[in-house]
Amino acid sequence: KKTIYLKDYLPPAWLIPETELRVTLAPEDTQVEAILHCKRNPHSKEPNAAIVLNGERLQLERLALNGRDLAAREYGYAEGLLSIPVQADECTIASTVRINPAANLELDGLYRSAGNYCTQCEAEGFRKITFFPDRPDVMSVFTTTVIGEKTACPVLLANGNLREQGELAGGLHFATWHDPFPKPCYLFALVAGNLVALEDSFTTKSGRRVALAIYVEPRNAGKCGHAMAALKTAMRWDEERFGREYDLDNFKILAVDDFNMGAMENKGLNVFNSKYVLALPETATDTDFDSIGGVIAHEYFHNWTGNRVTCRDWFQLSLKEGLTVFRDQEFSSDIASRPVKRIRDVNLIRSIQFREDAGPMAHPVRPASFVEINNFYTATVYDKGAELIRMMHTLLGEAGFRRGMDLYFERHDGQAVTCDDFVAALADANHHDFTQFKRWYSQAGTPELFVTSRYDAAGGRLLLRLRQSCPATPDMAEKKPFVIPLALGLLARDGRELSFSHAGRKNPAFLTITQKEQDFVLDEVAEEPVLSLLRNFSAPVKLHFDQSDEELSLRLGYDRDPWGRWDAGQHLALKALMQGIEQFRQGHQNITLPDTLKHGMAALLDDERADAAFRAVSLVLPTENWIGQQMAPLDPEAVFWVRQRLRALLGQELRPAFLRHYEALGKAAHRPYVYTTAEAGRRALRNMCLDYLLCCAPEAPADADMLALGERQYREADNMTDGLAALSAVVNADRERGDALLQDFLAKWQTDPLVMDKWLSLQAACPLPGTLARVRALLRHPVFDLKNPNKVRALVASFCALNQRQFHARDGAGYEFLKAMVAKIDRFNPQIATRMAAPFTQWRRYDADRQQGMRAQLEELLQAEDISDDLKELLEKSLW
Ligand code: B3K
Ligand code: ZN
Repeated sequence: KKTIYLKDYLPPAWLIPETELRVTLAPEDTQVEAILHCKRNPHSKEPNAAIVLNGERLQLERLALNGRDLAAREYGYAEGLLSIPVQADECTIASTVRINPAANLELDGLYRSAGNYCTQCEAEGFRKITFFPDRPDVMSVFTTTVIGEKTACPVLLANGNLREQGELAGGLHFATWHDPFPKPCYLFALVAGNLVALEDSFTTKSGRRVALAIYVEPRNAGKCGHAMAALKTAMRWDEERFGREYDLDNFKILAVDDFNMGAMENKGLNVFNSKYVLALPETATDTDFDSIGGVIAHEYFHNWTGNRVTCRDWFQLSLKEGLTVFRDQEFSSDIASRPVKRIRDVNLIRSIQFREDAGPMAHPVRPASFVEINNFYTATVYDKGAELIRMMHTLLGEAGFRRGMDLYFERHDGQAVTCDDFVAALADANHHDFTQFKRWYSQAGTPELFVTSRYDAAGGRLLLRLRQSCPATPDMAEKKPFVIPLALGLLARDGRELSFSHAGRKNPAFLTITQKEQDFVLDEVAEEPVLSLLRNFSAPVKLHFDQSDEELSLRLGYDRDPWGRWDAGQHLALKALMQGIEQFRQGHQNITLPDTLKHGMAALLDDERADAAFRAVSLVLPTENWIGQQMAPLDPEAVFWVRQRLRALLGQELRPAFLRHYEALGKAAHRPYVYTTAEAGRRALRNMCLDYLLCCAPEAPADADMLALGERQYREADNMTDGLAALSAVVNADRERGDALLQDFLAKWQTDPLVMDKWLSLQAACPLPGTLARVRALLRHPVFDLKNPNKVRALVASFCALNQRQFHARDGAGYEFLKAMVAKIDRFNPQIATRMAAPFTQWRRYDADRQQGMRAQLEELLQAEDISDDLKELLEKSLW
């Protein structure tokens, strides 16, 4: 496969205003008849071009032009492209192909899951269903007739509104669906099988009634209530916050167990990984409930940002993904805790996206080239993309941003557009110049911001000196300065917020940095302040600003920006961690807990002004990923060891406080379980206390009383959140006692695949010695299934990405394991194999031995015959 470049974009030569499909389902031999009504594109640059259709893994039976069958010499077919020379400006192409859904294990195109049929077409799966110009700028009105056996497939669904249904001979029946909205074929969906639905309805703000339905396998009926409630909340929210109303007569969701990612926003017929739909208090944790709400909302919001206005080409993926992530983040923030949501999102940016930006797969939010588009559904395109939208929101303010969004929809409804079009709408609606800002879309890498400050007491002024730089990435050596909104506040030494002015404005929320080096003067600063910089993470940058432990403690206690409190705590902990790591590497194991960190954490735990959820997330020490990024070379054993040691010390030295809160929060519990923001927060804080209480230093035995406490919580829990938290704490603390609970858990839940994912994941992430042998044994356990992506993620990714200590073990056994898994999975599911291989891309960050170990695996994988294009791109870029 060749590299494709954004600069080579050409508009399509032909358009397909209308498409009729007739799909006759059979597990191994499905027939797809397509009629494409074609028209030359008046904007095409190639006036006499042939019609070119994509098609892969299709067995062509018949091809006809304007009703006349074509002989083989009348068209060309090579490398997945079917080309038909046509003289006229309009024509009709009919094709009949056969495909084999049962053999489709890459889960792309039409495939089977638990005996039901479903499709996944983004990005390029439609070409595995029928011949079609498989590119998002070809938008068509689809009419789809689905034909299946009445007994095996009582339910037959496709996008849009139901037009007709009826019986056919031979035990078959059919349903014809019509979607009036022109859409790219990546939004096509077809679903059929033995399914039951939870039904409901929603009345839009203009009074239209929309039928809602969530389809699941019969055994999962009764687990869709939370998803349905979340859907209705999301539909209302989009009307209120963005003025966006739903547009079809129905909105359908299907949940399947076999799915490559989270979910898919097919027009009016979303297909979901069952992980993001099914939930009962006994089977799903509060975190699951949160993510179901977030993903349901995300896919629903795509109806406007992605479907009504779609992408011109796949380089523009962030046009829909960055924007829709921003929208789902805002939704979650509005319905639950805004600060906690922000903290979680920033953790993801720092742990995952920053690391991606610093590695061999680094790419801008709008990539300039790719080999396999599926490799670009990344934290950069999604989450950094959302940060770009957030910065524009900051620069314009809520009202200005909304004006810009309104103009965007007004201008581009029904079109396939670019990120430039989006930014232009925001700019034009506000007379704002985003020219320089747009560098964020084309320059990869994480900008670094260096700040120094000086207080001039006599003048009551604070001088800020800022310098920005951005490391080279494989695609670009030199970066031009970014526009960086730097939100800030000043604290007095007693924690009060201090006022100031800048350029005649009182207390501006942020300064706008545009240059490589830039000075700012803040006036009317009454006393020497403690600075709170980058409030609410106003830009996705690494901030370098020295603050003493005392200053950080003050911010941890009093910063008016909750994100700033969290960030100060992280910074304080990071200083302690880095000192400890330094000592550990010099051979000292007796690492102690700095008083500032201990007191800061203790005060936070006791701070009744802050809500429980905020205290819970803020008590978590920086992630291993984020700590690792502060080190070169990265020593994963030192990172794990010191982090674990500091957690254990916090647990011991603050034991009375943790116990006191643990008891009190237990008494305050609402019984039975209810999922509300307040109750989930209470559980999170209580489980955080338990986690600290059970945490023991590496190689040290767990405290017997605390183990008993964990076991008791496990036994008494009436919900998965508390049960799993206890299980996990015991499993990580003691093999034997953990195993006993794991057995019990297995016996109870072995028939529930989603719960079994948790069971696998928890064992794979256990940092105790012997985990790899355990993981290998679990590969043969009856609940494991290599063909099922959720299972692979639960076992393989939990071990290789979450359990850094064991994965990077000195003997290289972890590397050997991952290579074998990737090689095996790549033979049938390249997308999942390539995702699993991600930890290897970081090889250059480690010491010489580990580098050598990982590199050897990358090379071996690359030498294997017949590896997928997906994996090849990752390997070649990593080794380059
Ligand atoms: N748009 C899909 C992702 C498709 C991934 C294709 N490899 C889900 C989402 O972002 O909403
Ligand atoms: Zn999305």
